[in-house]
Amino acid sequence: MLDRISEIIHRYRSFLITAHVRPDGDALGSELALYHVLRNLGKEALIFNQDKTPENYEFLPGSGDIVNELSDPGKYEVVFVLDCSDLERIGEPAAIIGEMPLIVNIDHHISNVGVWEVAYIDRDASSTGEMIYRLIRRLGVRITPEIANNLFGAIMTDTGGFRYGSTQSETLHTAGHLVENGANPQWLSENIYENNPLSKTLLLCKALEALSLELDGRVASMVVSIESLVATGAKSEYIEGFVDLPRTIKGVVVSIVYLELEKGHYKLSLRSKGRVNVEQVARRFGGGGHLNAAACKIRGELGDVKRQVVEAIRAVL
Ligand SMILES: [Mn+2]
Repeated sequence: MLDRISEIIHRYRSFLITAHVRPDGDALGSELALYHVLRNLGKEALIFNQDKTPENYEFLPGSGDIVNELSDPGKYEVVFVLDCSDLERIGEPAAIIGEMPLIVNIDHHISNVGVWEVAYIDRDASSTGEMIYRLIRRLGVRITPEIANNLFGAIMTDTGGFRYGSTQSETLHTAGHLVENGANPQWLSENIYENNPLSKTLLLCKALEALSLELDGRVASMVVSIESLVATGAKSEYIEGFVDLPRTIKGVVVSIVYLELEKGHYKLSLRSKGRVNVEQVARRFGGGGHLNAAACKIRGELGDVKRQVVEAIRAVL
């Protein structure tokens, strides 16, 4: 599949690159690395995301070129859909992008069932960034510091700083090679993790007030209400990383953040330790993700939603 995608890159001239709604470090770093590769090959390329780049990723090289309005999709011969298990993950523009002549998917989600024209899917890969790295190696193009930093950022964030089970020997070799080519781990982690607005920490305090434990302390959850978002002035994107906190408690194997989207509608982020499969839990509610990291949305009254989720977790423990 890497040969086929390399061939597509060489044959065509203009490329659109996109990824999922609420883009994270892996989506953005992968898009930007591919963008730089295509531009360095003399191709025309544009990154389009439905949602704005979160502030803590705005420093990534090339980030200022990302657009959130798609004016002329007909201009592009090929579209790369990155870090998405299905087309709907792009958001509303999925309908327009679905009409484009050639769609190439590169992704690592377990829930990806591979209904694509051209798809490079590796459910065991740590990140889409690691897969883009393999593509770049196959293309044989130079890894510039811009590319190296974007890919390192993608891999670092999707592996929780090289800690999750998806971190393989290959992941670390890749990271090492990226550093040799100009990636700066300290610069990346300070900008991504240690550059938060104060309101994020204030929001975290409020979310932790609602910390609760279930199933004999094996499940820990916290709630981010609209009220606490308003009270602290924080944006809902600031909850990235919150879910890692309850998981640090001894004995906890599943941690959850319930983000209130509107009254009676919650977005859940789930994380687990070891072989506990939270993707299966998220899938029961129409979501998806990975073995140790998944997400879904549920409608209902909070107490009710929590009871349903705890039951679904009990079934996978
Ligand atoms: Mn990813």
